[in-house]
Amino acid sequence: MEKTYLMVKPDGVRRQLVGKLVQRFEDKGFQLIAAKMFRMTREQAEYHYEEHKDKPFFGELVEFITSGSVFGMVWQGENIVALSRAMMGKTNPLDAAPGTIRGDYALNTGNNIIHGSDSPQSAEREISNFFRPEELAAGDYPVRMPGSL
Ligand code: DAT
Ligand code: MG
Repeated sequence: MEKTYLMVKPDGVRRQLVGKLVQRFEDKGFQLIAAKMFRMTREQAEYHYEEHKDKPFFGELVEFITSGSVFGMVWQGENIVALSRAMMGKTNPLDAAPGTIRGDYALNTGNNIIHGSDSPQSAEREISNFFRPEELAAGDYPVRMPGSL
């Protein structure tokens, strides 16, 4: 089953949005298989955002993501990488459609509430940065998908 790494960023945690965001992904029919509240180390942050290391905003990005607690989650479900990205909305909240997470809750690109892996390969890499394999639940609780009740 396809997995992804979703994370409520420090701005979302400070705004007490964790519950609402978890609810959206449960409502969609995805399955939560690991979650924790933690403070990211600088090393984890630099690895997580490695693809952006040469961008002018990299320093600011690492500062922001290590500025407070994050809520990291592993989710699984059919086409979850693409579908969760669609639910998050575009990176810049100015482009994010109403109804998406960033469209509904975010005002600017720096503080855009949520992270989600952009491919199954990124997901695997990101999950291993924050979770040990034994921290992932088996995903063995019966999920009733919409349409199969
Ligand atoms: P996404 O988070 O949608 O995958 P990304 O991987 O391109 O977007 O960028 C990672 C984060 O970096 C993004 O959520 C916010 C920040 N960021 C991206 N582009 C930026 C920019 N031009 N200025 C400031 N921050 C930026
Ligand atoms: Mg990205």
